[in-house]
Amino acid sequence: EGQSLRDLLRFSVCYWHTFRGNGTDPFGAGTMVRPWEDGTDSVENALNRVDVAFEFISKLGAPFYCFHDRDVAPEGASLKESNDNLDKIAAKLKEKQDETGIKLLWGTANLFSNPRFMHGAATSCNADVFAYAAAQVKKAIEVTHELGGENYVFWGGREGYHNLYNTDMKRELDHLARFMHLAHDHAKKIGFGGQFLFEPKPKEPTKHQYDFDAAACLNFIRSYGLEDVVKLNIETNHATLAGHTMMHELEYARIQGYLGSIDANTGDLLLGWDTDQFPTDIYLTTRCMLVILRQGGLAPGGVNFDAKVRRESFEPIDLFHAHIGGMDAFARGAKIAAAIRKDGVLDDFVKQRYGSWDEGIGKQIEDGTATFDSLEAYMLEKGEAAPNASGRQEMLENIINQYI
Ligand code: GLO
Ligand code: NI
Ligand code: NI
Ligand code: NI
Repeated sequence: EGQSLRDLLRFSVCYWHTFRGNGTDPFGAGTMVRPWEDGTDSVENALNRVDVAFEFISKLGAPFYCFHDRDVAPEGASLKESNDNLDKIAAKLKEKQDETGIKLLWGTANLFSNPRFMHGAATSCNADVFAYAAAQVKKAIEVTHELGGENYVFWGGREGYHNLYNTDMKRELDHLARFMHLAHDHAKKIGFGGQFLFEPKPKEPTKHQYDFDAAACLNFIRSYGLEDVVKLNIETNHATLAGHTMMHELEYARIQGYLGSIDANTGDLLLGWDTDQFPTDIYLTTRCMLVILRQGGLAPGGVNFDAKVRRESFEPIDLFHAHIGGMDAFARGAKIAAAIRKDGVLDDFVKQRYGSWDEGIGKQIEDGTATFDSLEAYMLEKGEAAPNASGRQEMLENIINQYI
């Protein structure tokens, strides 16, 4: 549709899974061989890791990357020390960006790993924790700005609750909104023009996440006057955990003007948590691309692989294969979706199905010329509303099969 695959897809490699992941799970320690780690969480090791990361992303040919503050730089003994560590790594990231042309799709802050965030960050019951989170996000936005980041992501982490008997829900939501307005004010103050994105996710890690799905996030955004401040970063596995499909979440966000970016991965029907698998299913990627093409792409957002190789993978080469598989799946999906759109197959289905709105009473309703009186008069005369034929329906898979 007049865009190159590269401009349309804007692939991004995530720092946390790709360069920090070691295969740990709740039942066991890391299993992966990572030759770039020296076993310490030192600044020196973090600096070496930057070289490895940029070599990997360059070889892959991905135009973007993204990170959390604590993936790229070790947390220090105090906020000041953490900030200093981050500055040292950011200087190196900047150097490497300039050298390779790789750009920052988005930055973010890790507000969930450290035990201080056990009750949340902006929604913590402890005001000091709110202050700490604010200071951390301030720094993360500043670093993202220095690195020319095109977006800044807020995944809720532990912004939610487990038990309503000891939780003041109204107050926590108010605090979260206060936090977002403060973040926005600071971004304006320093001239950061990147797009803010909420990343909805249900159930994990808290039982009741305030950012459960796109609809919950949109309600929050509109309740608290954040309409011009934040859009959405939709993740496949989060959509399915919420009981939706990725296509539903994307379309829901898109029709209201809030589709900002995506975290591309896939879940597992048999596993009830965020497994972050690389997307390889071209039926899935085609469905995603059908929606993404409807809005002409995602820029300034992109397609970030928030995905990891399985803990049974041992070799760094698996990281290449996994990303290449994901990129190919999206490229194929984009081509198939573009071909379906060009032929107008789905448009024809919709047109047939909604034919009754093109003239007569349907047109009057849509025009706004109908009233309850006129609708009643029409129906009294007609007597019955027989359901019209639902028009052509076909499994999307069958249609996709014709384009593979
Ligand atoms: C967790 C999320 C997480 C976010 C990341 C960036 O399930 O997907 O990985 O994408 O923290 O905000
Ligand atoms: Ni994510
Ligand atoms: Ni996730
Ligand atoms: Ni994930």
